[in-house]
Amino acid sequence: MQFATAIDHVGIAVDDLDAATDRYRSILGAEPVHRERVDSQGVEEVLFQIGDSYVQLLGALGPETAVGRFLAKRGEGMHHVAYRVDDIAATLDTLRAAGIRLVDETPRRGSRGTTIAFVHPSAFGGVLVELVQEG
Ligand code: CMX
Ligand code: CO
Repeated sequence: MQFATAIDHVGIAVDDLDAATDRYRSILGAEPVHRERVDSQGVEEVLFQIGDSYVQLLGALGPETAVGRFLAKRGEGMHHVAYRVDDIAATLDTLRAAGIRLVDETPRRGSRGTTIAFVHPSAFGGVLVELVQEG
């Protein structure tokens, strides 16, 4: 079974979500397709669509959140790569069986009604990985 069907999105941590949205709007020449506050993840996100994938701008809801800590330590930049998978529970089982360190043992609710789970950066060359299943 292939690991994933596409790159769903690239997550980018930003200090000022409105300012970053304006910058991306002008550079990409397109309006964002979605904006949502996801309290369970401590973020507000803005999505720009590129082909069948997205750029996800992430503003932190506070300093004691994953993105807030990242911004304090590293500053703005790429935060994670999200892979689109058909069966997130099966993918988590496969990774767990391979001894790969998971952040989320079970899937959670993401934005746009998706189901998501995070995998620790140690397994992916220092890049935090998110799995996304539509619906
Ligand atoms: N990418 C790569 N490495 C990262 C990282 C990231 N995004 N965030 C933290 N790290 C590294 C730190 O640099 C640090 O490394 P060192 O120990 O070498 O210094 C280590 O992880 C621990 O750092 P920390 O500040 O203690 O990090 P946290 O307590 O925030 O834990 C992580 C890190 C990945 C487990 C946590 O950020 C997490 O649970 N992330 C998943 C949820 C999430 O990121 N939600 C926001 C996005 C929501 C969305 O996309 O929908
Ligand atoms: Co994401």
